[in-house]
Amino acid sequence: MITFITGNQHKVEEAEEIFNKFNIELEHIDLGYDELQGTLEDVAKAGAKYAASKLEKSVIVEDAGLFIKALNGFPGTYSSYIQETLGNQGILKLMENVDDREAEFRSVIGYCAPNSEPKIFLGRVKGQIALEEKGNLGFAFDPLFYVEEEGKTFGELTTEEKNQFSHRRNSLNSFINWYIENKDIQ
Ligand code: ITT
Repeated sequence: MITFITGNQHKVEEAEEIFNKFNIELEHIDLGYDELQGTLEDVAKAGAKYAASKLEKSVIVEDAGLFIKALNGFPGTYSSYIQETLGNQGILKLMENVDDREAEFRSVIGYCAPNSEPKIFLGRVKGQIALEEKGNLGFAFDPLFYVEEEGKTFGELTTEEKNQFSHRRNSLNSFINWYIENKDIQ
């Protein structure tokens, strides 16, 4: 069993579906700690280390964000705050008359066992910032994130569909592959 520390129920739903495929049970705990400011990698490492020592068990945490090329990577590590303040309409305003709509979601999983150093696993997915919100599935920036190959935004994809290739799927896949290989020596 893996313990996932997060306050975001949407992340839990997506992660559960992915772990299920590997027959790994997922437990969810919301520790409600303050995240330090820094890169996704720094935040994931520090969060995993803190939670592992506090709970005295192995945990994963995730730090994620939307990086828009024309905005020099904004909102990036500020994604959660910007989603709550500017929201999707605010992002669309910033992107008015901007031709280059390239964007990327990134997810970094931090894993830590008690009394050891954390490890991190990165996942990414490329897309475009749509001209308007589309779909009401998923969460946060999903209705804005258009994926050309699908002809749809993340907001138009079910959890199962999004989980085929999302940033979270990619980071969790890389974590799970490592975990399966290494769990006996942890
Ligand atoms: P925890 O830290 O408790 O896990 P959180 O929602 O604060 O939950 P993050 O700090 O990782 O999560 O913030 C990332 C933000 O980026 C998140 O709140 C969303 O606004 C956005 N985001 C991340 N992944 C996303 C996804 O798959 N779809 C849409 N928006 C996403």
